[in-house]
Amino acid sequence: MSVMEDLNNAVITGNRNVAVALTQQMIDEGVTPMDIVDNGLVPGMGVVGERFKNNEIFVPEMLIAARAMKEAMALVEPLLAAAGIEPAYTVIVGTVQGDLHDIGKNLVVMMFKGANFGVVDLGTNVPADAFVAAAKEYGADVVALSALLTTTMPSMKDTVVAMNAAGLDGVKVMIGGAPITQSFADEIGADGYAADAASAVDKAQELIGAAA
Ligand code: B1M
Repeated sequence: MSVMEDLNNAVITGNRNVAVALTQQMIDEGVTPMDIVDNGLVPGMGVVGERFKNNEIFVPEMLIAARAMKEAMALVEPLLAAAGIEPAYTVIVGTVQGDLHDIGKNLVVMMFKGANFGVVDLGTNVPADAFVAAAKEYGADVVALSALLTTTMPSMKDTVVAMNAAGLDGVKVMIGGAPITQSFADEIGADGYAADAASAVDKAQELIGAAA
C-alpha cells in the first residue's frame, strides 16, 4: 500500500498520530502540499462522509476522523499559504440568530474543511446582517445556515431576505438542521437543503457547479 493510501486510511480510521506522521513524512520527501491535501486527506474525509450518510458510522467516529484530518492539515496549511494556494471556494457557516446549538453545525464545518473549502465559521446566534457582512467580506460562494429549533427557523428566512436585499443573489444560501426540510427551503427561497453534514458538501458543490 502506498504512503498516500496509508494516509487515507489514517483519516478514515481517525488515527491522528499516523495521519500526522505520514503527512510530515510526505512533506519531508518533497510531496507537494496540494497533492497531500487532494490525494491523501480529502478522499479520506470523503469516505468518512459517505459512511456517515449511509449510517455505517456515527457522530463520534466522524469527530475522530475530522480531528485526524485537522491535525494533518495544520502541517500543510502554512505551506499552502506560503505558496499562495487558496481553497477554490469559500463557505460562510453559522447557526442562525436565537439558536445556540452547534454540534451539527460543527460537523458541517468539518466536512467542508475536509472537502478543501475555505470555511468562515461565524459560530452560533448569528444575525442575518452578520451573514451578509461576512459573505461580502470574504467573497463567499455559499452561505450555510443551521437551525435546531423550530422557533429559530424564521431567522433563516430573515437571512435569505437580507442576502437578496443586499444584492447577494449570486451567493448560494443553503440550510439544514433537525427541523429543516426541503419544503421549508423551497418556502423561504433558500437555494438548497441538506439532511446531514456530508450531504451539505455534496449540495454546496452541486449549487456552485464544483467538481466533487
Ligand atoms: Co436543545 N433542543 N435546546 N440543547 N437539544 C433540541 C434541538 C430539542 C429537539 C430537544 C427536545 O425537546 N426533544 C428541542 C427543540 C424542539 C423544537 O424546537 N421543536 C431543544 C430545545 C427546546 C432546547 C432549549 C429551548 C431548551 C431550554 O432551554 N428550554 C434550549 C435552546 C437554547 C438555544 O439554542 N437558544 C436548548 C439547549 C440545548 C443545549 C445548550 C443544552 C444543548 C446544545 C449544546 C450545543 O449544541 N453546543 C442542546 C442539545 C444537545 C440538544 C439535543 C439533545 C441534541 C442536538 C444535537 O447536537 N444533535 C436536541 C435533541 C435531539 O436532537 N435529540 C435538542 C446532534 C447533532 C449532530 O445533530 O444538530 O441535528 P444536528 O445536526 C445534524 C443535522 O441536523 C445536520 O447535520 C448534522 C448531522 O450530520 N445539520 C445540517 C445541522 N446543521 C446543518 C446545516 C446544513 C446541513 C445539515 O447545511 C447548512
